[in-house]
Amino acid sequence: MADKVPVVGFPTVQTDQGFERLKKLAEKFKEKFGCEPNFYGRAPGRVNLIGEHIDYCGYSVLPMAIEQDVVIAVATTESQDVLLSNVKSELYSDFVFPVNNVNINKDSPQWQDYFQCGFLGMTEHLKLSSPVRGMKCMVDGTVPPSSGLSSSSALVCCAALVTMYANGKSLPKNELADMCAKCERYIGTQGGGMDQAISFMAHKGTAKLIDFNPLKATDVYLPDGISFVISNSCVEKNKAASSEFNTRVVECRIATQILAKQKGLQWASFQHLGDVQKALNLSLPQAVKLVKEILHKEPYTRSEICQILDMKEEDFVSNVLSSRTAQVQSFKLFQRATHVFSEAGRVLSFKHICDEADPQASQKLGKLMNESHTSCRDMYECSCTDLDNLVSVCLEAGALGSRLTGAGWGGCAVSMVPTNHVMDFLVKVKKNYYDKNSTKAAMVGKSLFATQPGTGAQIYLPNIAS
Ligand code: ADP
Ligand code: NG1
Repeated sequence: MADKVPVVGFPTVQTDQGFERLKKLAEKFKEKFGCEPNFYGRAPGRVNLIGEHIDYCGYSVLPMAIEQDVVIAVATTESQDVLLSNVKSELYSDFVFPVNNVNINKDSPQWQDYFQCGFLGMTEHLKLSSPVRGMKCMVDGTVPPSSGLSSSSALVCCAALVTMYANGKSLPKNELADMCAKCERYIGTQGGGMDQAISFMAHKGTAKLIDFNPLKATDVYLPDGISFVISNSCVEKNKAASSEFNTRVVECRIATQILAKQKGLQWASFQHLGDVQKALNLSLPQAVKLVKEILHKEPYTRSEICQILDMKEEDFVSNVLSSRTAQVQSFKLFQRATHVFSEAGRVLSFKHICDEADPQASQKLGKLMNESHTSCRDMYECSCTDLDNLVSVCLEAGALGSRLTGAGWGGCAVSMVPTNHVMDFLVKVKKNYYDKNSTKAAMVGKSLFATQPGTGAQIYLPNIAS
């Protein structure tokens, strides 16, 4: 039977973690809309343990869901509008849109645009013939925004989920994840499918290896005696408001096509480095070697790429470049492709070490995480000074491995720490990173915390007991 998003009762026990939060959200909802919500959707953020910037190249990644999430309280209505309100109204203003006239602002995306991505994706996917239900929605998110923990995907997934439930439908989790990966791209960022996959397919207590095409999530049991600690550099990076993310996606696509062409493949149909590796039947180390043989370290210019691919510059701009990258002039193909193939190999090694229950597992996993960070920093250039400094502080504080997580250019580091050393680790990181700067010191409470693999998306009904 297809695995569906669980519909569960409202937490009723006072000690239940979610109880106070949902109660407050229900009160806010009533204050704003003058009625009770019918149901609540929840979708979590995630921390990626290893496998950065490779999901959109077709490679497996290894995230786990976190406790921080987006919850939306909903009342369905007979009107043809969606009324959006946010618990953090000082940051996110109220917004109304008609169900049949969604307008996503790609040029300067605001919070409602992410909601509309999920809403539009779902209504298109369901091809709803009867009128789409109107909704009153109150949104409450606890994932720190623009920090690499997927606040945007939690919002997109939750919006799609409540739209589905409001219209009386129920889809399998993998279909929801695939659909949300596609519709989040309406915002203009050409991401992979990791965040949406783990948000729907996570299970409490285990990290997951996520494979794409077809989408599959496999449990990964982490060794005993280690904990994962997230620390936020407090440098925000909004992907949709900048060009770096899409530039990396384009660099990988160009590297794909040049490698394919030089190896005599029908290069124009190749979009992902993973597909070239498969078509050439290479191991990942062989693919890294191929990059050394074919690509040069100096950045490629547009004219050189057009010459290699025998393409006019206007075709290059319209067919290869994408929204937000039309102005990019130089492309580091050697560095990006080397990162992707080597990082894909590190994900497989990480999973293998966990499966083997190796007595040296935690040291080996830590080493892989450190290598991943070095590659992200030097080859993919998706770190920043504060984040590199934070990673060094975490290693000095006793982490066995530490690396940036998520898109990077700011945001969070994830560190693997012996469980019996976590308290000492937290004290040291607070002292040596956060306390050095008054702005960061003020944010330490929500920026530095140990985390456990959390559960995936859920629907809560207020009128049944949990
Ligand atoms: P991330 O790496 O966390 O996914 P992005 O920069 O891609 O970050 O997206 C962050 C954006 O998502 C925010 O600028 C905001 O528009 C939206 N967002 C995140 N959390 C919330 C929230 N709780 N309420 C409303 N919008 C949110
Ligand atoms: P975050 O950290 O949520 O910005 C982004 C992409 C992922 C993946 C990572 C890098 C989206 C929605 N998410 O994540 O698919 O490519 O960067 O590993 O674009």
